[in-house]
Amino acid sequence: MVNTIVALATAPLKSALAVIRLSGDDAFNIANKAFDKDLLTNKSRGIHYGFIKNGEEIIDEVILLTYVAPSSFTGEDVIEIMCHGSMLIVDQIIGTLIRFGARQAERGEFSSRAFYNGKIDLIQAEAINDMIDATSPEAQKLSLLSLQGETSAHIKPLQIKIADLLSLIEVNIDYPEYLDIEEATNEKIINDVSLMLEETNSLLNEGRQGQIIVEGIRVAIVGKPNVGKSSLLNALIEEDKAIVTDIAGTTRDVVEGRVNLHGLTLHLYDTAGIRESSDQVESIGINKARAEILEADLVILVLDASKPLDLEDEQLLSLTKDKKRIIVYNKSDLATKDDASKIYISALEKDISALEKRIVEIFGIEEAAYSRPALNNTRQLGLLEQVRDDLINAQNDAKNELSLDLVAVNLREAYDHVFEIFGANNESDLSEEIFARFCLGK
Ligand SMILES: Nc1nc2c(ncn2[C@@H]2O[C@H](COP(=O)(O)OP(=O)(O)OP(=O)(O)O)[C@@H](O)[C@H]2O)c(=O)[nH]1
Ligand SMILES: [Mg+2]
Repeated sequence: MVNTIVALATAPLKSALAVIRLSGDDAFNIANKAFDKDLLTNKSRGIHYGFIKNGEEIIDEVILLTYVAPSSFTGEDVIEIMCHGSMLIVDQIIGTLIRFGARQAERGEFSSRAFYNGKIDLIQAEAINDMIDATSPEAQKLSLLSLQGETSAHIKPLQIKIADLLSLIEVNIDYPEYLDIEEATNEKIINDVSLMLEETNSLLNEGRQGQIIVEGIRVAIVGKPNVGKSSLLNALIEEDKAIVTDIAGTTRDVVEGRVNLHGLTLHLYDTAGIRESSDQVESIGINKARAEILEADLVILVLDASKPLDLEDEQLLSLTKDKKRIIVYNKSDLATKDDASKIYISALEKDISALEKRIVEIFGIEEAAYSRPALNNTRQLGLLEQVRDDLINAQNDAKNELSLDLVAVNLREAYDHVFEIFGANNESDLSEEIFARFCLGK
């Protein structure tokens, strides 16, 4: 089976340079066949200048970076070829390397090799994607912390504390005759687990904030026709993107925009004005608007401050009442702003700061969250919630004075769930942990 993989590492676009990556046992052999200088005699980490040939003919003038296993991103022998950024050249080089024994890499295969070879854990692997997808400098910064292993280091102490208590309990179960070992009393278990729960809850809270920073929030702009939803989208993104007219029912399809508000990425969805309509096209748009309400993390319900609320507004107030929402009174330039509890804006005059302030308030991201490593995706946080539940179960068992075996089962679950956050999906082996802590070899 061919195990040396090749792929373009940079974007498939015309550019000054492109990087082609080769990884696997045969990387040096394959590159050597295509390169005009010898790479095999002194196989080492280095930079080489030369020419890539497809057999006889020169394809391009390149720089080769060579990495020897295990000191590379994937942990295997890796060669990176920096060539000129023409897709024609890239295709020819990749074609040549495949002819010489490599195969096209699958999506994410370089990262998955790095993971399986123990170069990175799953948190770091996920961070690579987050870095590439980051839509704000803040998101990029948090992803980088995860990539550097800071997030993993941040949750490691919790895992160690669980292992400590579990080891103590297991030793109490297995070696009750040893008097020099601390007794795992219910009181100790309850106290220790309380501290772990505190830590877990704060990791969850930090993580939820991190997730908002990394992924941004989905915001639906809804309201009846003509209240100024599209004008608001345009004001928020400072661009004339959505069509604005004084004809009710202008917007049909969902119009998307994105803006970074003090480090918070808003993915905005401007929708068709919701009303009873017999127009087929408009009705489809209205259904999409209803769907956006369901999907949104935040609904901005736009009302017209210059007119009294009508039945359509009331229906929308009721339709969105269970969502996290901000009700804004637009067209404040035509109205008296006489209610201090209301958020008045004028999308026309780009006077929307009261809304922007409220959005930031509602998501309550602490300043520290922008520079703090945190578990920050649904997979990681879902597992951390399971850890919390396992700990609660363990604590309840201790409170109910159940047997140590049962407490241990729940703690073991908690330990394994932390382990799974790092990407280990098989049963972890705790015996090493136990023997590392207690000198039982008597
Ligand atoms: N005076 C005033 N007019 C506004 C304001 N915001 C929007 N308008 C006007 O209201 C009309 C409708 O604006 P749109 O932004 O198209 O409203 P919409 O809610 O997207 O309308 P539909 O797409 O039809 O649902 C346009 O004539 C806008 O110029 C505002 O703050 N003040
Ligand atoms: Mg519109």
